[in-house]
Amino acid sequence: MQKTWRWFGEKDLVRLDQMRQIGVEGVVTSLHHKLPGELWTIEDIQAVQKKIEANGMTWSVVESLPVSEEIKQAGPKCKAHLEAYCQSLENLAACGIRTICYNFMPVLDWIRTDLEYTLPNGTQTLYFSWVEFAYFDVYVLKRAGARADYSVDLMKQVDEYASQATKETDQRLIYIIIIKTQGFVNGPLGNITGDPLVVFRQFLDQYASLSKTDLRNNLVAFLTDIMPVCDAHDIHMCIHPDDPPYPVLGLPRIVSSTEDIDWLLQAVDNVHNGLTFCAGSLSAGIHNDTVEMAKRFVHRTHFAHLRSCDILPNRDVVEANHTLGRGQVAELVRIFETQAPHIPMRVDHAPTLLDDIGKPYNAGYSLYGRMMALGQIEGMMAMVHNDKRSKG
Ligand code: DNO
Repeated sequence: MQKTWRWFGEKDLVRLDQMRQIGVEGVVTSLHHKLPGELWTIEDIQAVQKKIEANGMTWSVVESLPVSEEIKQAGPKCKAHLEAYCQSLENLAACGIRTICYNFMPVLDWIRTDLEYTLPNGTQTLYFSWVEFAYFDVYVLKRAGARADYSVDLMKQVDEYASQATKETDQRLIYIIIIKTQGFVNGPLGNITGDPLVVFRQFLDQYASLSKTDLRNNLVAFLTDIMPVCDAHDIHMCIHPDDPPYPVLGLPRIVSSTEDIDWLLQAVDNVHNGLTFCAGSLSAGIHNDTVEMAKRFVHRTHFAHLRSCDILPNRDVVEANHTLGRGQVAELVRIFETQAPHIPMRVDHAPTLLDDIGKPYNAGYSLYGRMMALGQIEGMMAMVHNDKRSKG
């Protein structure tokens, strides 16, 4: 697989020349100043591409070309946004960039409740706590009917948590769930002004009457519309699975399981409608077996995110070292390196360690942790090659 690395542009604390030194071949990035729905011109694209190429690498994957909420909801501006999306795809292809990662998660692109969860060895990792998340939903967001979405047992713990909570607890969760995690991923909450809770509720309200079937239909309509452009230019669309792979805050989620992915790949049965195999997001679901899924979906996987999660007895999710956890990354490397060796892969979310602790990285994207994870993955890739050689 091609070794790639996510870069957030000039604001990123990790520089392109450093990435090259650690063996990165391809860059995964986006036009981070663009809003969902906006057109990407050839000039915009080339400006970034030139910087990458000047550092001896290629722009391998766009992550993300964001799908606007208008498209997800089939709203009034849907048609205009779709036209811009198709034109952006054509422009990217004209620059030689043909692997496009996107997601179809309403409102929230990914969710964590702790970005600095300290492990016994002193490193920090990302964490999703059901108690804190349900507390946010019921007590901070005060979403109508929220209580009914959680078990009685969980709500007992949430009520207990609430009895200890302070204003700071609420501010911290608002910051993590709405601001920090969403602030760098090109989603709808990237540039909000005003009270984040008010804005967030407005976004959620837009989905009040949208069912899982509606969202599925809107995804099929989106893919059906863009497939002619993808076919004409050999563009591979790679949907990112839901992270975590469960319905949240009353919002439908439609890329969470084998059944969902089977449905999606069959609904638009075209090789250009493919998957970002995010081992981390998938392994955060107790219903998912990443190895079985990789075997099943390898031929429609055009991009891999390699990371791993553990699920604790209380169902909380903690991101694991790349050699450990439910993600089974070593097995995945064997499958992809053997059956899809041409695809780009990037290490995703790694522990924060050493002098990186306390630095203002985007959550999950520090240097040393990812560098260590990349080394681990390179080792796994080398083992697969050695096995192949020794089998002749
Ligand atoms: C988080 C990322 C996601 C991902 C998008 C792709 O770190 O894995 O934000 O980039 O969902 O559209």
